[in-house]
Amino acid sequence: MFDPRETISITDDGRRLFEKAHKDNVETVWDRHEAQQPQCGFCDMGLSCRVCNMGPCRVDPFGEGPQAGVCGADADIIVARNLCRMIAAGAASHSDHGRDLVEVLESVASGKAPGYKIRDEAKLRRVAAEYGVAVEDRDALVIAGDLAQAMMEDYGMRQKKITLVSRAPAKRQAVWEKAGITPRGIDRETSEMMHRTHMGVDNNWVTLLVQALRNALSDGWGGSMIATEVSDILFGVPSPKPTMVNAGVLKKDQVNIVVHGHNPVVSEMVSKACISKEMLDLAKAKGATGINLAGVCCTGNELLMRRGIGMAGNHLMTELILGTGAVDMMIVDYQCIMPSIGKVAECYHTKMISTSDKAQFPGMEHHEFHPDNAEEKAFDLLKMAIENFPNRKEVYIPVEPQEAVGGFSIETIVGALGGTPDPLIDVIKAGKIRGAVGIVGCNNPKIKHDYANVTLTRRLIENDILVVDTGCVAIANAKAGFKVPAAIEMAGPGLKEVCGSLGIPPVLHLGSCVDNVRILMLVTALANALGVDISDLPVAGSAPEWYSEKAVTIGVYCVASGVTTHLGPMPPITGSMNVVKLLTEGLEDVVGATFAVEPDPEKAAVFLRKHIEKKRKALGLDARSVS
Ligand code: BF8
Ligand code: SF4
Repeated sequence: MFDPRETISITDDGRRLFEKAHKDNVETVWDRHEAQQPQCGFCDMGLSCRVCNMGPCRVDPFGEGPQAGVCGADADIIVARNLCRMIAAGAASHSDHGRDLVEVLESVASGKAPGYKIRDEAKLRRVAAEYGVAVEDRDALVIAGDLAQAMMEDYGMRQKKITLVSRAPAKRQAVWEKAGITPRGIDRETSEMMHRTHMGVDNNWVTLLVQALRNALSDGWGGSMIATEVSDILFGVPSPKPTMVNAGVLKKDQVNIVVHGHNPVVSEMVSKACISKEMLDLAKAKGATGINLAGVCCTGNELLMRRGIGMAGNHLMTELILGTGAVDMMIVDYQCIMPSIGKVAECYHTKMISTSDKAQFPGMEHHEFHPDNAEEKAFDLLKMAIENFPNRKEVYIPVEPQEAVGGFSIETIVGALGGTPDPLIDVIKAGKIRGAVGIVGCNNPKIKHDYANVTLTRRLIENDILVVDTGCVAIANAKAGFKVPAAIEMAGPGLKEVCGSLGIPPVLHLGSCVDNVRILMLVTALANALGVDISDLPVAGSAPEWYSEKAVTIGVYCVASGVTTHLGPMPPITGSMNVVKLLTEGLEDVVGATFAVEPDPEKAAVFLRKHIEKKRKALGLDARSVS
């Protein structure tokens, strides 16, 4: 029997709002996942191809049916091509998000973006200097204009390598040079990946995958890194601040606005409008006691990191929170926004608004935001949301919110350590902290909501492994109570002592998915302080409940950067044991790291602990045996 309380989520708000959705006859992601069973076995193994119109084709995994597509592509080629196209799509998504921020930076520089400004001039000057832009005695806006131009060059084909690659440890850059995977241009690598996977171009599954590494690096050390750096320049470098999480952040007596998506450009303007006196007065005139801005997914993470706004939920909660009947408006930008949510909202009073010229959805009103009109638009939308407050019907907010602390940028972590990563190195050397794992990524209805994310985190901190997280995992772990200083009680003795003395939780919220680059910068700082490569460090990555193409790209740039990475769900590659072996074994010789796939978080925790102890031993540090 399908028992939702047992199967859909480990969270209280998830289970209760799922029941509410069913009571309201609302179809959810879990229902549609059920309806899709059994999902196509060929696709699941990566063995189907629809790259060209001689197909679609599929290769029989049992060796009885066809072993090649119409063009002659075999299982290895088809599996590799499919994976490469996932990676290209993921890189394109993050990097296009970065491009949008560069365009805002350029508009600010040329005075065409009222409402936006340079919030962190020191960071602007630091990043501009890395790009070779003159910073001495020059006005911030002039520097910003030059930096925007220099970043745009990184997107094209005029560079030998993209600029921020130079941030990586020298040993890592040498690895990339040797393997021929130093990314040259952000758009260039994605474009070349799409070219190579066209019918009749690259039909060597190895060289295809090598280009995929380069493509992913163009995201991690390019597009995503630009997205994070420019967001910090425009909206401020995050610093730790208290917040609240889960559906309980919605307030019965206030106008609730939820922002969803990834890019902070729109939501920052909305957050500004929410604190205006004019809007607060209007809300009061409509019978509300205030205006409450909350987030879901990564747009929410961006605002949580910089403004401390509450987080109503992660990916699998985005439909369910509408069932509270308390969301007066949901404003979306792009990525991970299920096309179903407009339809879900029809059952309630929620106004659904799309804002990006590149992302429209059924059942949403489209109000396009551009740098020149964003401030004005934010006020218009807020007025609409407030006007909608009296239209509420039944309101059901089933839980109390959970406290959390977010906003750990590398600048603040290193600052808290006294300006260098050395104190962190010292406690790792002393074995109080065994190592660190970045747990990142999504929810996926194939896995009980938040179960793998939270279980893995719990097991790692219990064993003195510091966890840093981003994306939907960061929200899962905040809901689970790992992000209050008192959470050190759940940590092992060494981690408890270190975090206790610093007054920080054992799980640090580093931001949204583009902010995985903060993890790259953290491991770079550690590697440089120890004089080793990233692949020598007692660190690892994990995406226990990943679903998106972006998550695949993140995993690939982590591995290519030397961070061995665990995946919960198996990617669609089992149709080619050659591809599986290259990713899980062969990459060790090329980049010093590999993937590991393990859906069970208990087993994954053992694997990651063993990995960390192995790296400690190789560094000459004390190593524990793990069983
Ligand atoms: O970029 S973690 S479900 S919201 S893809 Fe999406 Fe995955 Fe969430 Fe953020 Ni990232
Ligand atoms: Fe079939 Fe080859 Fe075309 Fe793919 S590229 S659809 S395998 S003919």
